[in-house]
Amino acid sequence: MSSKNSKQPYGFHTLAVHKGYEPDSQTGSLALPIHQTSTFVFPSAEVGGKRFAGEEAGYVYSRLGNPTVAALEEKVAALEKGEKALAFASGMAAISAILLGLVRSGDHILCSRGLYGCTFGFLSILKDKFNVDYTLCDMRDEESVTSSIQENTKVIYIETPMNPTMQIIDLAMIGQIGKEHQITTVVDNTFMSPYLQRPLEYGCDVVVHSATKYLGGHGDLIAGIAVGKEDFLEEIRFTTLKDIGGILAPFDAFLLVRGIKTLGVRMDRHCQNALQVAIFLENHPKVTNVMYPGLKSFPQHELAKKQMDGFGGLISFELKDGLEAGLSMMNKLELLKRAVSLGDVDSLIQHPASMTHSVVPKEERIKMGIADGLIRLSVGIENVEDIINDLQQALS
Ligand code: 4LM
Repeated sequence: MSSKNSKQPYGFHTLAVHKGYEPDSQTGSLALPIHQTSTFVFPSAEVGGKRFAGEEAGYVYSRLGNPTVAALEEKVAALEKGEKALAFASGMAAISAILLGLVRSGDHILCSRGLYGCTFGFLSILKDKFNVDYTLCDMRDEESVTSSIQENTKVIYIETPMNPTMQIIDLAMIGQIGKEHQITTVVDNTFMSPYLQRPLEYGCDVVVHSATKYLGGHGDLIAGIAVGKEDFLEEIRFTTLKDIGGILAPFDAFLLVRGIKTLGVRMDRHCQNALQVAIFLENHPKVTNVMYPGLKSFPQHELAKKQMDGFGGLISFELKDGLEAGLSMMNKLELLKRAVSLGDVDSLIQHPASMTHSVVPKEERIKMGIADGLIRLSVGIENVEDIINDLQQALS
């Protein structure tokens, strides 16, 4: 995408549609071609050697880079305002490759007390098998973060908003603490997408995504992305991405590029629908503890307004009659789908304690604020009256 005709930088939606690919001069194909190839032919043996040695640009083998995947990476880097992005086979492939690239045996990771279940699971693997320790910390105030930093802390890893409690962490504070203590800060931005929040703008170092969610948006792929400084991500590309091998397939990169073209439009609708659904739930006599950053009753509503450009599509809540009532309500739903994952155009509802966060021991799960009866709703882009009517009938 060229900006030669414009002195102004392009806006988010324009970048989402165009960045990363110019119709190629040979065929003029408007849509991004899917380079479904494992390897690339070298014009000469010498060139092949130079490409392997990193002395000449050019593709070598799709585990090291692929043009369809590169187009996706360029688009996401632009949207997150980062120098570089790297695509992975899943969100967990991205998270594990980044963390493995940053720590070694004896190091410590400081984490938000509230993480996706499998991220918690990966931290447990690092601790049990590789002597990399972690601490979960309530990061709502600065003192508790700084007092939890150890001499061997190499990474501060956070989700904001957290899955599934929607608790928020001040990104500017985390960016600043990271700089002051020379600790790499990593932010999982899955719940927001770059349309609603860009952690690099707040001084954080690396953004990770489960691109399976809002970036893809249609529930038809699994993918991950990391964004940050070029040097760091090139190092990851040639170490924990290349040698562990969790790369994204070209077809999935194509689907992601297609999904991202409508990211902003979809997010606007997710935000509008979710606010109305949250208000409906908050006013329902059988519902309690509605967690949605857009509600005035949400304890961190002001912080949400400060660092997020919208409140997203995720809502967590409980029923006054507890777990059994919650599960029974889920079973009565007709339109909303009982499924894990989030950020799809379809509304999805799940029960974190028995599903996405079942790997977290109960004691820790309760400390994270994930009660046994908590239900998480990912509000889709359907007509909001239909979503509310379905919830209404299931609650009655
Ligand atoms: C879910 N989440 O919550 P892959 N980071 C966050 C996530 O929510 C997830 C991942 C990473 C759910 C999946 C079943 C904040 C996933 C992991 O699934 O590996 O793309 O992302 O429902």
